[in-house]
Amino acid sequence: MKQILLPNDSALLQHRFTFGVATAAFQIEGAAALREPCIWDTFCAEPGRIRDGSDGLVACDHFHRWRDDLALIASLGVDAYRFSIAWGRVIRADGSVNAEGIAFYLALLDELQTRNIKAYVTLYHWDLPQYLQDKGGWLNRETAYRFAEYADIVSRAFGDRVYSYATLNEPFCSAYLGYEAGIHAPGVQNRQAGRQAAHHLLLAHGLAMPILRRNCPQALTGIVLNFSPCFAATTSAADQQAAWLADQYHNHWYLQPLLEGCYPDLTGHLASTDLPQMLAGDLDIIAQPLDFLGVNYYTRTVFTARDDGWFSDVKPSQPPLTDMGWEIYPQGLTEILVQLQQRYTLPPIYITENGAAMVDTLQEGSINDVARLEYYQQHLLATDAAIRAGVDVRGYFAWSLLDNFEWAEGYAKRFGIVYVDYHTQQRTVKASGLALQQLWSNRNKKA
Ligand code: IFM
Repeated sequence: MKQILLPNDSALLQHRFTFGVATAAFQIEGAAALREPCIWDTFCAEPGRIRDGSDGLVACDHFHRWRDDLALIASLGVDAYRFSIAWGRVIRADGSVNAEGIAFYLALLDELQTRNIKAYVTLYHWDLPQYLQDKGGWLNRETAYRFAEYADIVSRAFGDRVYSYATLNEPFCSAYLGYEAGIHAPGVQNRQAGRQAAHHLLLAHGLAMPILRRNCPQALTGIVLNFSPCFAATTSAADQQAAWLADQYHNHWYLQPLLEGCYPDLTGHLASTDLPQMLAGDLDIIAQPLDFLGVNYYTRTVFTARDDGWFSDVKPSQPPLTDMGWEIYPQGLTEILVQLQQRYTLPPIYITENGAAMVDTLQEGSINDVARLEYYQQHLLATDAAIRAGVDVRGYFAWSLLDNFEWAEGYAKRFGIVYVDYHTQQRTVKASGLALQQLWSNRNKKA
């Protein structure tokens, strides 16, 4: 069997380094009738939104199979499990608390504690309750205050069971893909809306942070952002400028307010009418101290200049590509971490997502996903290289534990290290999962 190998002196093999697997509520839980509808339920019901016409009503049926799934996670030899809470499973439209929803997560958290697996909880992984979207969603400032209340309720209920809280997962996707490009729920296509949604998401983060710290002083609290290093398609000044603008617009727009309390200055690029509306003091609320920054990395992006002064991304055509059509570019992980380290004073970093969609075939009961296994091998070495270059990376989470609902791509794209047969819900650990299991289980966990 092919293995994943790291140098013997790698920091990733030390007992302090945390390895885990990651999932998100809407992508795996199912049991939609037991929660409030969310924006993704609505989006899935709109014809043409999801490539295979699917939805999240059943997904991996994790809500009913969580005990087996936790046993599976434990068998992989991980230190931690990163998962998200479905807001609409714990808070009803009338504002009341859904005790059954809370009980579901409490049982999961207790079982993780019993199995000595640290719980890395994300409060918002894109599944905004539809009752809040009906009032404007992330375009309504009030949603940020509702998020802070939700964070308060959940963190009080979960007590000391949670090792780490991330407020948001990838606000870029919620804001840009959801409100500006319109390819994710709620499907709005408007530049100002994208900037406004981003501001309210960051405000929600900033309002929730002190609440989490007060309710769970022992937990690590932070946020998860996705990063893609931006490259110019050519050496022309226009393309170089396009790559710079894309970097400011997609990467620094989220990190700079968090770490420095201001948005990138895009005067001359972004019309004043497209800037987010904000109140005095908002940026101070947003720039809360962070115990960690979660970094999600999948690929790099190449940009070319548009005639109107903006940028377009160039779809990669040369292999190696994943099944998403994303270039496999492991050195980009080292590069972005080192760039961020040089640019900012960073808190400790966790790679909270990294992985690849590949075409998997189940043959005689096994999946020999060598390309995914090699992807992990290369990206773990890239993480190792970043640490050797001085970046304080404390953990790494594989995306994803299970094949699951890949948003606008439906179930056609498989990111799991565990294969899911959606007809039988049978789980089969892929070769990549077995190789990671071997790596994780063979570490010397003694101090
Ligand atoms: O599946 C998603 C996840 O929900 C957020 N980060 C990127 C993954 C792959 O597209």
